[in-house]
Amino acid sequence: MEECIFCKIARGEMASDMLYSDDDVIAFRDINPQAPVHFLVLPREHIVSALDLTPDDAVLLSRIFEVINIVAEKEDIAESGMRVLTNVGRAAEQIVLHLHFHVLGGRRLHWPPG
Ligand code: DGP
Repeated sequence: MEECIFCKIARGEMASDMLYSDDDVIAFRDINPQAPVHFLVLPREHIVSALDLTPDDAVLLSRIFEVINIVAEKEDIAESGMRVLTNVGRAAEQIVLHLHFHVLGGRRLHWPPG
């Protein structure tokens, strides 16, 4: 998708604080962090949201969670605890329509979220 900002970041056409990158999955710091550690993990492929995942994406999803764990270890939040979430659609305030998982940590994360 030409205009999608996360596709642009994946193609290297927009700057980001990249934490991980391979042929299928990237991770970079959120521009508007909500916790001391806040990064996003996403497929390079343009998938709009979790609603668009199919059984064919099983391997991709498992790769995404592998990357979440690798980066969480590097950022030192795996041990203390972290939150992994994906917003889907308007009511959840999904702003960027390219599937991404938020990973937050480094402070006490309250529940329920706002
Ligand atoms: P969501 O509401 O789930 O669609 O969250 C989108 C997140 O993406 C939001 O926390 C801010 C972040 N974001 C938006 N634009 C950019 C950008 O250009 N660079 C980076 N690093 N993060 C961005």
